[in-house]
Amino acid sequence: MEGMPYASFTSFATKSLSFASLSPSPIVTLRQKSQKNTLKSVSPRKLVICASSASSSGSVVTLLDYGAGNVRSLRNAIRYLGFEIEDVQTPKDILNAERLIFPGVGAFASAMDVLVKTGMDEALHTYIKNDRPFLGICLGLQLLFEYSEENGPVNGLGLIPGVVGRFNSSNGFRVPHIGWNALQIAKDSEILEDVGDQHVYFVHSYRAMPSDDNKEWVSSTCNYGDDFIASIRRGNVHGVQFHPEKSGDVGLSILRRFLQPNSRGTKNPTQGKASKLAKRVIACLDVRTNDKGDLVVTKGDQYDVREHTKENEVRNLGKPVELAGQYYKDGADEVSFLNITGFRDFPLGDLPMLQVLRHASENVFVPLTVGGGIRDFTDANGRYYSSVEVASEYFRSGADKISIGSDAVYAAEEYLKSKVKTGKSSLEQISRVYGNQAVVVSIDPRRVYLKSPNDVEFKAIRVTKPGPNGEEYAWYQCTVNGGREDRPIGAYELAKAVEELGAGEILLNCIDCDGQGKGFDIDLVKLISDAVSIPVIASSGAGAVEHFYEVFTKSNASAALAAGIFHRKEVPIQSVKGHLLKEGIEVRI
Ligand code: 1PR
Repeated sequence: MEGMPYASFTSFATKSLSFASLSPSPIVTLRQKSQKNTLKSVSPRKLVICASSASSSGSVVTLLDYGAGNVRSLRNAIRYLGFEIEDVQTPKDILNAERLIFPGVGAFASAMDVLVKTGMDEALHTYIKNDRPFLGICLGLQLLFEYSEENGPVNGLGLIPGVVGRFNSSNGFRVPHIGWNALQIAKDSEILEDVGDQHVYFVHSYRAMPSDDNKEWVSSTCNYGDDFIASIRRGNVHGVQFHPEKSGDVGLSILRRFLQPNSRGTKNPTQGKASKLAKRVIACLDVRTNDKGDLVVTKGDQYDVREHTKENEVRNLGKPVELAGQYYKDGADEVSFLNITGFRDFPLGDLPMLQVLRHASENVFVPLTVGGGIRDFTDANGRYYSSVEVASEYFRSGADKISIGSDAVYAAEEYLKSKVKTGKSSLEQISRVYGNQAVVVSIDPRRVYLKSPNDVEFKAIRVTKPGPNGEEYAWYQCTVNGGREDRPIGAYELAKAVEELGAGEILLNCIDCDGQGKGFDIDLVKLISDAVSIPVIASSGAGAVEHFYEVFTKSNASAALAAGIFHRKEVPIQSVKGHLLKEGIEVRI
């Protein structure tokens, strides 16, 4: 699974091609590929086409959205740059395109299957061989290679020599590779001219490697354990493994340069200092409806979000879309929305939250995560919605990642009890359909002090600061429903279980530290970030720039998230980054 999330081929409603009656495709093996003439004969009736309008001006770009994913962010970025989008509906549209963008999303095999079945593979071949302007993004780059090891081997388009393989996590590098990393430019490529030493955003588990056979294609590499291909360029044909549409200003200038050759960038290329994967600083918006019915950003003290006044109102710290836009401008590497009452409301009934996402994604060009209430659900009319449908709606509305809280706790408990992966939990299903890089598990643990680590069946650790009665140990008990209910599972056990069940990242909160401003719970963050090989986001307790430095130097956290200090404007994001840079920690600036 690669890049931005993709939806199953059974239901979606983009304005592009919709393969509404194609079921998720089987793997295209090397043998099957050779039978592509038979595979190609998909009945036109199976192709549900939603036409789009396009202007006849020169500012039109053709988008090959084969319907397998959320490309809302890319559409938003293209429109933001003042271009109109014409969607590919038939292979002929590829051949006639003046400028083609192929934002591959999802799994390699499924994508190839769709291309072969619709005859788009041959059109792409011809278009690229004729050196027509082309930009492949993420999987859209990988598909140009000979084959991929993802659920394979699976044949690709075979235009570039090389194989797409999985990152090796055994050398200590966390997989998926998520975050802002540096490019090493190998040869001139106009679209990368404004990148300089700035970071760009990657999210993937598979990559192609540079070799003598493909060196004439490689325009930049990136290092993550090994050097892998970050971009290719030959003539008018470009491909990038990272996501320009999620790479802030620098990403927008890459897109602009492709869309309008000879255009100028917005940033001075010498401004950055990127050399490796940066530590991420994330702004989090806890969102809920207040007593007047408005959706507001709120913030708790140890998860209590009500004012301690006679009115006992929900604390209101601002409007979600405005704040998200502000944090993007301030340099947040990601923005998270947590619908904190999602556990009791039905998220698909919560249209304001979906609207928030839709509006935020129009102007925020860094990754957006959304969580709250992701689970199977039966509404008041008895209609059943699967968790995948709930997640799909979030993705369609502009989320790049979804975050599961309570439901992941139940799934982990079940898995630890039965030792069987049923494949039925929301976590397993969503990560199977969208890729694990699109699924975050949010953990809400509470510290429970112990006299001895043997006092509990879960992992207990010696704590840095003893408990109120001099206890030297603690375990971290997981909770559900926003901390309202304790569960018989520890954060350590949960983290390991959800990694096995398909989580791509962990958002690690701590109820004791939430809103206290005294720093992250380093004992907890260290425990969990050492236990798993997926990225861990440290959350809860940030009160000063030094706390970010502390968590990055004393634990293996990949990112640190804060809410209160940003909402109350006590510590700007740029001050956090400035401090980290001064102390020698690489961040995106
Ligand atoms: O269980 O799948 O419906 O998801 C609910 C989600 O909502 C979970 O991710 C859960 O963490 C979150 N949530 C539920 N109740 C609350 C609450 O505050 N009452 N917020 C809540 C969690 C923690 C962080 C907070 C950090 C940083 N809030 O999101 O932003 O602690 O805060 P700080 O920097 O101010 O210390 P489900």
